[in-house]
Amino acid sequence: LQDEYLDQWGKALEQSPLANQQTDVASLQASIAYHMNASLFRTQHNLEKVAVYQALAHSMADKLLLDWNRTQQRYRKDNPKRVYYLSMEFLLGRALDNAMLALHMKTAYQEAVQGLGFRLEDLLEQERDPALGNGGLGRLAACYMDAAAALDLPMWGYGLRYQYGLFRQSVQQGFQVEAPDDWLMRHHPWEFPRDIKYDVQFYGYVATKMNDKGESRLFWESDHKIRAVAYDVPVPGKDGFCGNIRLWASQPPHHGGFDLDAFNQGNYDQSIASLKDAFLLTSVLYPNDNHQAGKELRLKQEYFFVSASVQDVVHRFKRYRCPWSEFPNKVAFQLNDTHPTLAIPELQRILVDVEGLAWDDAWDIVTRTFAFTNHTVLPEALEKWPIYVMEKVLPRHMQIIYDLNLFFLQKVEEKFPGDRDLLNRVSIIEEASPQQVRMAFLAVVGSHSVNGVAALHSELVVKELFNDFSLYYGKDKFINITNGISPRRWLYQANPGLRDLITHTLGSEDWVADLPQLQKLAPFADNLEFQQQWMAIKYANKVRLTQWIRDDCGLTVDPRALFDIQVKRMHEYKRQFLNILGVIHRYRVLLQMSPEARRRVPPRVVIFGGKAAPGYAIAKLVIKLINSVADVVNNDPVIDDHLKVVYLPDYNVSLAEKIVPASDISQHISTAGTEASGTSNMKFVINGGLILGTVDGANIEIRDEIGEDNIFLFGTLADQVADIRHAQKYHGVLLDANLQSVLDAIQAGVFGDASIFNPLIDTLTYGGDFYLISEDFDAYIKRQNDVDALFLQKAAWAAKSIRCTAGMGFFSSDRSIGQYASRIWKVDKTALGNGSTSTAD
Ligand code: B1N
Repeated sequence: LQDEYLDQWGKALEQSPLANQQTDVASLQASIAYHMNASLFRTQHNLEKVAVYQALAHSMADKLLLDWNRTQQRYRKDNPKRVYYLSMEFLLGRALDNAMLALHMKTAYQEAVQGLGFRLEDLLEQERDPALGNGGLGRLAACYMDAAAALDLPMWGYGLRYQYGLFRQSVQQGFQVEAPDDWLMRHHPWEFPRDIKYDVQFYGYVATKMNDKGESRLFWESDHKIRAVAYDVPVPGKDGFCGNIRLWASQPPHHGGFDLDAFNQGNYDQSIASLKDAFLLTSVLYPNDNHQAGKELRLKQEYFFVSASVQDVVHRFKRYRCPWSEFPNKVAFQLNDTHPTLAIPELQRILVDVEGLAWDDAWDIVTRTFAFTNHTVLPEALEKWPIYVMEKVLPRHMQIIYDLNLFFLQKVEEKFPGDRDLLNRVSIIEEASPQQVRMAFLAVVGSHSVNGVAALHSELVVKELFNDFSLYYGKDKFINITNGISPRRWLYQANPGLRDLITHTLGSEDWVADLPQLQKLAPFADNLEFQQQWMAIKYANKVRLTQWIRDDCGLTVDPRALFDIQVKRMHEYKRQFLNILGVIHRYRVLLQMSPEARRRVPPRVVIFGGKAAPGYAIAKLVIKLINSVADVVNNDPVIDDHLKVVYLPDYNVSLAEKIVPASDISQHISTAGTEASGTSNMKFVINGGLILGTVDGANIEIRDEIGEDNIFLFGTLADQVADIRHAQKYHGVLLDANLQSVLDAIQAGVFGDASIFNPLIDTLTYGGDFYLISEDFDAYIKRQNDVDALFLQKAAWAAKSIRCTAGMGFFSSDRSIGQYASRIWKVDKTALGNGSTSTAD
């Protein structure tokens, strides 16, 4: 378009209602009413809460769109180095409350909807959680996008727009029951569908062809194509910044995916047969956390996602007509675990086969562009793809992987001549049957930086997982960047009471963007009046949770009791089993006590929540055991209110926002060396919750920051685990005596049909107790007794709670993202310009 028309577009937009949004209450009401009619086609005679929520969300999204346009337009104009966070999962949680707070509009909207006859809190509850992730890894991606937006860092997320997110969980007869998460069935105003599309191909064959320059090149051809279409999700930042997550949905390709021959012959059934393949691809998120399912459809999802993203990034790069050698100065890709690792051979393929670069030049660009974050050392979670599958689905990528493996092994051989074992150990191809591609090794070889997510984990990554690689590359390639959480969602938004007390005490809200300022709370830790204010807020949060427990589970619990919480994905390594066995032990001890002695133990409410992967039988059995124990304990008149057990169904981000601020103590009790970091531990502590944990993951750094006295740690250390397992293997497991009586009680049928729990109990006995539950049982029980004792000393408890929050400054996702930016991506914050408001990209 000529400049004069561009200007005219700019002027027209300035005059449009979008650019002229007022934020007084009457104008907000007007925009809500407008959307009720114009976007939802409803009138005031047909108002349900959900519709009012949607109109309100539209009104808010208009404001975000303005910021989005301004921010993205500026990036487009300034062309800074950009970061692309590639992640199969973004566990975003609800958008409305977050957006209103980020844009400082919550109070105004509250008044606006009140004047229209609704309570804002009720409307917020109407929003469905987008659950495009499993657990910590997906939520971390969301916290990092939030931090990048707040810091005005030019980072985009790329991911998949699953039609169905993580399944919804209910509990029937104590068992987990899964239902599809049809989150898009309702109108969803928080995404902007774009007219941006790329075709992604699968299968086919590789042939030699001449390119435009008359050079002979390998070329991958297939008529099996699926189209990726973009949906942009705005990420509210601060001061008018707004970030972006681009999610790809799959669709049939150009001619609608019809088999045209069949179509022309009137054979309609056959003509549409291939359509469903296309829609199927992004239909559902695989519900596994820390476990590889190994399904071909998952491999196709991974490739679909990275191919569309890399094509989009290459397209954007080419717009500026820079030489290819500039690519690493303009683009940084961060791989969120190995799931997007195919982006490495995909970029190599595009540079060599399509753009005609020499192999070595292309590989130099690739390895200066990619960085890889490892999130787990659990062997069952490490992705490996059988070569026969990879060859079939992605024949050209398989060739590229063979080639770069060959060149890599040649270099290793040069450096360490004659070490055949070493070559076998570091080969990207595992010589097993069937042969497998080790995706983590491919990610290491194709990246310039590899990081773990907490200090201990990063140490294990270097010493165990990638030991040979660190000897070959040198230690500098392997670094640690400890995870962080968004203080905006996990304190400012989730805990308004505590937020206001902190702001009042520190004199301003500056602490949100500069979290180490929380340290200024420490001098108030022993101040009795402050303690009372502090604990009154905790109590109010517990009352709020109590109401949820009543509504969700029909159970009445006393908010004065000690709330002991373990919410996270159900997994053997996280040891919810240890927790419930401890509960049974407590129950038995309470039963044996005199009524007077019982009264001296603080009453407890033990709360569980978390989903088990649908195929994970043992994890599902733990859910059943928890519910069976709850049935007995909660209805035992002798126990009365001394102990209650709650299993909250369908744990998700919005439920976490209610649970986290209400904990007295939460449990993070993984077998040492198994939980890479954990992030909910950070969320609980920053909200003044104490934690009971093992010396694992980020618990260790939390201890270092808040002080040994303010955390209950126990159990085996990571470097002892191997020896104990070894001994157990040769001498059998000698069960702890208290644990043995707990198991006896289960087997005697105290909690119903004992036979169903046999497979669970077998994991401790015949199974060799791989997660060291028996080994840690006694230390765990003792630490729980310490918790009881401290809870009786109200002032001492309150002081620790305050010191917890005060010490958590380090764990802001802003700090993490700042470290990624300076140590890995080499990007700076860009200064806020005043770009025009036309649509970017
Ligand atoms: O990533 C989190 C960490 O805080 C947790 O400790 C860690 O367990 C979690 C395959 C995973 N690691 N690996 C996964 C998720 C889905 C999947 O399909 C693996 N999740 C983690 C953030 O660093």
